[in-house]
Amino acid sequence: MNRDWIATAATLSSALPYLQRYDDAIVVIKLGGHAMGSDEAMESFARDVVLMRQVGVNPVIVHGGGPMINAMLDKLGAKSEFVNGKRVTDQLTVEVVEMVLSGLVNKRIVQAVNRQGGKAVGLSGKDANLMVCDQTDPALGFVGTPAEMNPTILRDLFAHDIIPVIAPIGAGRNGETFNVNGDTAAGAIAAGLKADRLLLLTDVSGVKNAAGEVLTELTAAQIKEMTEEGVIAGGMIPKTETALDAIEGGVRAVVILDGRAPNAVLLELFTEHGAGSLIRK
Ligand code: X2W
Repeated sequence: MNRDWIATAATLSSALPYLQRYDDAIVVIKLGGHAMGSDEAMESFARDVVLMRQVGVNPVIVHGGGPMINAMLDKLGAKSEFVNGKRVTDQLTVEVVEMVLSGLVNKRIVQAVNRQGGKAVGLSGKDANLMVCDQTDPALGFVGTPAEMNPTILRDLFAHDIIPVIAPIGAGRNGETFNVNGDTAAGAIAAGLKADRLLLLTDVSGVKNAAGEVLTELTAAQIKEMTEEGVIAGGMIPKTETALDAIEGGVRAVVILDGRAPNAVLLELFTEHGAGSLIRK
């Protein structure tokens, strides 16, 4: 018999304890704009998510799309700047952000999942008032901080075998539209659902120690210590802050991993090896 088939059967067999562990689990996956890459990478990601659903997991995709927003703002000749990782968002910018995220990016992911045989439905924080936001800081304009989560709609979708795909747009209490950082939105949605896992797919392999080695398991206390020491710095800070907030909000564990690695999500959930850095209380 072909050795590859034997290996495939062995792999499936060894996945049983993990399949049992994650049966009916809620797993929120943040797919950042930088992790979206090629159509092939999107297809492979979508396939993994459909497989998760097929084996009894309730996956929720929360996406970003920063690079796609930049490209559209460029085409319109509009300038954009970031303060502490958040885009200063005026009226024109928030309109572009909503069009790009809820329109182009959201539907690209929905279609990719559906092409793999899943049933994906796209939403934003406005749908069923899923994510109601307050203004983060008047200096940032229409940037929102999640203030009230209404995740019942997501549970209704799970019950119908539907995979929710969520754009990080928030509903304002006075009819405003808010631009929410994708990681922040994913953390708030995961906390609202008391998810079993929040997977933050990025373009780095995980949280590194001072020697540059990826740490496979960390506690919230270690993260705080490493941040004070300056070992965790730069672009990793918003990710680890999201992780700490999510854990504080009732998420069981958060994993920061490289979304560009083939089958990253399956490797993390269904093998002994795991992937990236797992953070828990
Ligand atoms: C982000 C939303 C998109 C995002 C932005 O405008 O770029 C804020 O900065 P990534 O691909 O996950 O970075 N919002 C407030 O977070 O995209």
